[in-house]
Amino acid sequence: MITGILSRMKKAMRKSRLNVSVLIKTLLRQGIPEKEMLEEIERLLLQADVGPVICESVSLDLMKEAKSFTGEDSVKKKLKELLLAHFRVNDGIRNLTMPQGCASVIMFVGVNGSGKTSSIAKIANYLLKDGRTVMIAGCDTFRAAAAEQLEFWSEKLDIPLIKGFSGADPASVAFDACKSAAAKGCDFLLIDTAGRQHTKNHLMEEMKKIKSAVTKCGVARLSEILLVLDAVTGQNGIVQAAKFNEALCLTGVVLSKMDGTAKGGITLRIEKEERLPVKFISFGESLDDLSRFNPADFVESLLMD
Ligand SMILES: Nc1nc2c(ncn2[C@@H]2O[C@H](COP(=O)(O)OP(=O)(O)O)[C@@H](O)[C@H]2O)c(=O)[nH]1
Ligand SMILES: [Mg+2]
Repeated sequence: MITGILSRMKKAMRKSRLNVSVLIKTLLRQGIPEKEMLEEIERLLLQADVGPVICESVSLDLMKEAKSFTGEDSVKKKLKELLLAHFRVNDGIRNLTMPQGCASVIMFVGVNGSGKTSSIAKIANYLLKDGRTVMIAGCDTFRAAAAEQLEFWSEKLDIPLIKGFSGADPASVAFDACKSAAAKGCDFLLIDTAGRQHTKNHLMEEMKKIKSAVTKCGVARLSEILLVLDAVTGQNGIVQAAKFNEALCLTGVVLSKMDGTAKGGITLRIEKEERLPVKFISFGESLDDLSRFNPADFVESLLMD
């Protein structure tokens, strides 16, 4: 990761950052009763929302080492190591599936306001910079504002947009978009979807229909279904991830609004508890406020200097 992004990420994530100085002082203060020490470590980790399972494991491991810590650096190094150990190791799992002879379709799902449309714009920007050709499709045909927002981004990024008329069947818009992306020879088709139930059908049913339309189109390949999660939602994000994953078999997560939360630790929980790779994080409203997710950089940003 370029240093520029790491320092912007650190700045954006300041609310989530663990004030390790307290923790370090606690761990270096010999003779402190064990129970008190454990409580102090747990309090700090829980603040960042890493969840009880990881919290317990990390704090117990830190306790075990407490006597061998010689100074600030040794505590920090161990803490980083322990947090990092909870991420999935194979970095390949965080790569986007690349197009293989036909357009690669990425469907973005998630509740209203989670950051789907903005993430699509940011990821389109990221792919364009990588030399890829991109098309976007608006399958939230219910909200007029949804189409307007996509129009804005398609003009700004100068990429084609396929959208249906108001009230059109989202699955047929997705189907047409696949045909169009194939005809134009686009590398990626990014599909925006609705986040709120607005018909008799359940939201998940609508998502399944879009998924099935893309799978059946025959000219493009559904390579990813990414859940966009607002990091601010904390614990509720885990519940959302479980629901969407069960219905759609997600391939990964985009965590948005990392700049607005003190709960960046949710990243660990998604990977550990839901077994979903976090592929991107966004930490601001501008197009460049997005980064591929890298656990080592994330842990680095999570700990205060
Ligand atoms: N601060 C901040 N705001 C964000 C981020 N991602 C999205 N937003 C804002 O969150 C709001 C909802 O985003 P939007 O993409 O429209 O969500 P959607 O309903 O899921 O499509 C918008 O005002 C975005 O500008 C982020 O990473 N940081
Ligand atoms: Mg939207």
